[in-house]
Amino acid sequence: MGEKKKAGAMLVKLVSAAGTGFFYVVKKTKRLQSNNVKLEFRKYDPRVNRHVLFTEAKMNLSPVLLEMSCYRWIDNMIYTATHTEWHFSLFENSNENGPLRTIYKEKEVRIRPSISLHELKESHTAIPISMALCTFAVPGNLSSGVVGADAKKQTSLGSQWLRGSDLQPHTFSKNNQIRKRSSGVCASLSERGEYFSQKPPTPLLDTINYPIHMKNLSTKELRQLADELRSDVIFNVSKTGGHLGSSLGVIELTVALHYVFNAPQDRILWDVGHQSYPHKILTGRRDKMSTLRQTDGLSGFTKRSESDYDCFGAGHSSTTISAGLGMAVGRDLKGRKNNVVAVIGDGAMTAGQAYEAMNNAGYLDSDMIVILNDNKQVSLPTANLDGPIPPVGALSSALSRLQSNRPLRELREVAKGVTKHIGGPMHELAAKVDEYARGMISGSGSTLFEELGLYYIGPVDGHNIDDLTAILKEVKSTKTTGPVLIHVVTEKGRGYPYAEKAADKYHGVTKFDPATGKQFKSSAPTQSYTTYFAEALIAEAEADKDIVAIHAAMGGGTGLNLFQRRFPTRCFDVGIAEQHAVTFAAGLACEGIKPFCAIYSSFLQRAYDQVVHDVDLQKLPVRFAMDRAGLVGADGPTHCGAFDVTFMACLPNMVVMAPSDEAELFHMVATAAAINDRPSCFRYPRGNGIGMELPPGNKGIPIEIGKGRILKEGERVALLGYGTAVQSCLAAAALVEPHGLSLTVADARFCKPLDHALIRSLAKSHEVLITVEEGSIGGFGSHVAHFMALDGLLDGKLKWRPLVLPDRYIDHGSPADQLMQAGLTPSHIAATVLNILGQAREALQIMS
Ligand SMILES: Cc1ncc(C[n+]2csc(CCOP(=O)(O)OP(=O)(O)O)c2C)c(N)n1
Repeated sequence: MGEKKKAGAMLVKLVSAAGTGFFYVVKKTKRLQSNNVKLEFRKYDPRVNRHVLFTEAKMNLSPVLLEMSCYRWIDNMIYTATHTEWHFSLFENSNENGPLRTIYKEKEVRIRPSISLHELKESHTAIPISMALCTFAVPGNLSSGVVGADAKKQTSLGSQWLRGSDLQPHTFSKNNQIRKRSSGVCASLSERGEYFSQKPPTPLLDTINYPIHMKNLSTKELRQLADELRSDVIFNVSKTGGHLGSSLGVIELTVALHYVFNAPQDRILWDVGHQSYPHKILTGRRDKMSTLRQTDGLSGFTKRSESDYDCFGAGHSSTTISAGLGMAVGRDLKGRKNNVVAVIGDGAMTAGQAYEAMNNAGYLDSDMIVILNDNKQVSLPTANLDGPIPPVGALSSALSRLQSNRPLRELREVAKGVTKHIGGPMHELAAKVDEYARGMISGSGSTLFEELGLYYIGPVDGHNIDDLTAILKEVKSTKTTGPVLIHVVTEKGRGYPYAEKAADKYHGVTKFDPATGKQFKSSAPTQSYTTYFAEALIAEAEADKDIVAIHAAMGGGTGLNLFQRRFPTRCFDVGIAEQHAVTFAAGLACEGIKPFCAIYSSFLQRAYDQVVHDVDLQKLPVRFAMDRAGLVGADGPTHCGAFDVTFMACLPNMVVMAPSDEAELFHMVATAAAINDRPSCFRYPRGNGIGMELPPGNKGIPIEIGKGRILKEGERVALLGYGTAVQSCLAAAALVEPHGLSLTVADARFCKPLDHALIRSLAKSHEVLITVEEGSIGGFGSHVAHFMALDGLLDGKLKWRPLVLPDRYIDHGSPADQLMQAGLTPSHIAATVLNILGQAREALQIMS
């Protein structure tokens, strides 16, 4: 072929495998003259004081060797062997009977620590070594030729499809039956990146209601299915809103997983679950996609009670490896044989729990597959107001390094071109196994995942169904592998040009027009509490250079991207690492910095010990801004901030407060900034302010600690609200006014310390005291009751009623529906008042 002889790097590694032996991997980029080569390992023998032959293998290789990887088990090696004991040589023999020419020699072959792939032994010794040593003897342009030809073919199919020539009726059948479908394969609109406002035609997807219906599809049809699935996700989410970008990024992966594995027996876990829409569509829930995230509709995350195919519920990140490992070990204990696959994003992979789980997985060595879905988007939203932000943390740069290894990438491209032509077992075994099955990324040694004990495979193109299915099949068929991590590279928002171009990749969208990508956002007269918080903090930080802000991958969600823009060096995005965020803030506080840790109420749950042990116990002045307090609507129970008052107010040193409106929020941010001798926290809800006048220059005035206020003086009944529930109290007072009742309404402001004087006075001057809060049992009302009981205020005639969230989880739905279910609407409060005063009929009227 006229190539110049070019010597490249040779890499030889010995990898120990869980103490059962070693296998070696040889990768080289060196052109050879002949196809007869011999590998030789020599081991030092102290008895003769020299290296003696330990094992050898002869192989027949193509004359031009661009890449070779081989695996071979060397039994009986002693785990404690050191690298100095090993020599490796590669010989070439241009003439069958002629002398061997040494082409490579390596002394002191490196031995890498524990890689748990003991049963690769079985699978790979079965492969003739000459096959495992794959040769790719093609010029680089062949692969692009193949791609070009393929693309052309698909385009013509695409236009055929657009003419509607392949539109055929498709018959539905019951679950678990293979369906009849049209045999033609046609490119969908998705493939062309064109979308229209109308429902896209999805002839193939229409025949798939459960994964069983996909099993006899050809690879070409799987590609078409992926295209149709993408169009369907876009169309559905355009009608409901929801998490779009992440779902679009895993379309091919979802198809490949459900094609190769047999859910629900095989467990497929989706971390966070926000990317599970295509999974929902392929697992019997397509007809309910129009109800996504709505009252009584499908959840926006995976949910066990929704489907057998959702084997683990999610919403919070970074749980799937732990849960998957539990399932894998449980399976082993029960003597079952199913597979466990955990799909986790590179963002979710930044949380400590993922590493705890991988470390334990490496130790327990149960078979499971972790799929790292790497889309280089770690934090949310993925952009600040000035454009995209670089991913957070060392992991993302490590992953980028893995992906950007140029020589390896190029070789793989060439390999792909070849393997498309060679076909057969060579294709299956050599190409796919050798191309991907080792994480021989660079000379730098093992990957982080390998150090933790997971067998690393990748990076794999997450949008290439052929590759994905080949790799997954290979890993699936390799019995008892221990934990394997497949590094899949995807693009968030893939295939939908508007999402691809958007800085946030359409992570979360409102309803939109698929044809234009334009989202229908309602304009509100007021801003969100989140934005008010950010504005208040910016005003404080302007005045005090010690103020800094911390968030856990939620710059947009917490409003801190505004702060980041104003104070780039004083804002810290720590990745999805709430525990670290809290202790990091504690450390900052030790140094006299004034940290504001902005974390959603529900996400703070996982950092509770850090709040207790690292902050409260040491009385460190960390300020916690707890966003999304109370019911959150479409995100549902996983994101509902129900428990923060309960878990924060029981801490001895914590100041616990909640603003009743946006102006109060400004004052509480100022209050927290001023509290410098102990920790403090304040909670505020999802949603917009009520239109209160804001303090001049956004600069709040610190409130006296533990001081509530009376908003409306009345008689007989006092409503004591905590947080924005105060607004419902005021509305309830207005509702009972026509019934001749004038209620007292007070804003507690603080749950800790409580305003004892205020409570005493309300208790003594009213027949009824009702506490109202959008939080769980054990919160504000409990603190009030505890105080009143100790103070003797409950020993007389006073009637006390606590209105809290019910002692159950409230499903996703509209905020109004949720509030109704919780029994916390103004009508409910008013009805409670009337009922307790003996006016049951009026109470009923109000409720109807
Ligand atoms: C404990 C926790 N913190 C924060 C979030 C909010 N959150 C949802 S998705 C996401 C990013 C996840 O990134 P990745 O896993 O890479 O998935 P991608 O969105 O990129 O598909 C974040 C921070 C969460 N769900 N759980």
